[in-house]
Amino acid sequence: MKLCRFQTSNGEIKIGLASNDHLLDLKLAGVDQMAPLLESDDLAEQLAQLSRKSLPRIKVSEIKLLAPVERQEVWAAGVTYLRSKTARMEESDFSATAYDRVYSAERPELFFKALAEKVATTGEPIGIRRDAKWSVPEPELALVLNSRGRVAGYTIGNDVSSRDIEGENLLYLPQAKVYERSCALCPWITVAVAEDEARKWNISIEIARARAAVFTGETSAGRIKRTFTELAEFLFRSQKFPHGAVLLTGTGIVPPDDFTLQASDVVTIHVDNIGTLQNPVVVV
Ligand code: DO4
Ligand code: MG
Repeated sequence: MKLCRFQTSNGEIKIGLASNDHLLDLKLAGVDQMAPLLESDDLAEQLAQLSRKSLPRIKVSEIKLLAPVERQEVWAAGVTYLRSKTARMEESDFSATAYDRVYSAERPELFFKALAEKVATTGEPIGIRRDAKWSVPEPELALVLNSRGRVAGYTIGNDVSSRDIEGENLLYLPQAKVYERSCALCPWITVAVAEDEARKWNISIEIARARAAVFTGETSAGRIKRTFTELAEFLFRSQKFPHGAVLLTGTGIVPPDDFTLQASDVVTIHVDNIGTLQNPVVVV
């Protein structure tokens, strides 16, 4: 079951439930926000009931899909795959020990990524910094957490990053990670899936330049070292998210060290059972 936020031609923002190749417009059923729905302990049953109602059916081609966040902050976990740890240690002598340690430490690396209003969704540009020389996409499974820190659903995130800035000094991490258009989320949230099932999903990426693939890669969410509940529990320690939060779970796909994103590249990320997040690249 998949939920989304969408905008109609008259500018109204609504919540949709995917039904075959259509959307059910949940407004007439009294659902006009995503976050309260995600609070339900029995979301699957609630959505099954909604799908049996006679609600307006809308063609996806007739609406604009929006980023699946209202007031949720977006956070990200780092160095959760062995591939990510190795890549970071190679990128920086200076910070190698920190990456090595955090991979096996009890406490994960968690960092703030974006406010809801700054998140790009599919079709919208993602940014590479004009003062960076080495920029990469980071395709990540994203946990959609409700206000109690429960995993209510999953979406796809792109934690676009400047590896040269991050590698120069760990204290530059916020500048390498948090800037204009550095965060994209897929419009679809897949709900009512247990962690064991979600860990079987493949994550793949293609980066195209002048319509030809210049990098492809894939991994499985099952390679994430930590459990989703563990990551969520650390995020919610001594911290409240009354509107819920989205937590990117880290990247397991790293392009070769001589690769950097360029303006007009197109990054396409696919995750099984969620969908596709595709964004052109602009310099910001
Ligand atoms: O500190 C580096 C961040 C690592 C990261 O974003 C990732 O592993 O996905
Ligand atoms: Mg990342």
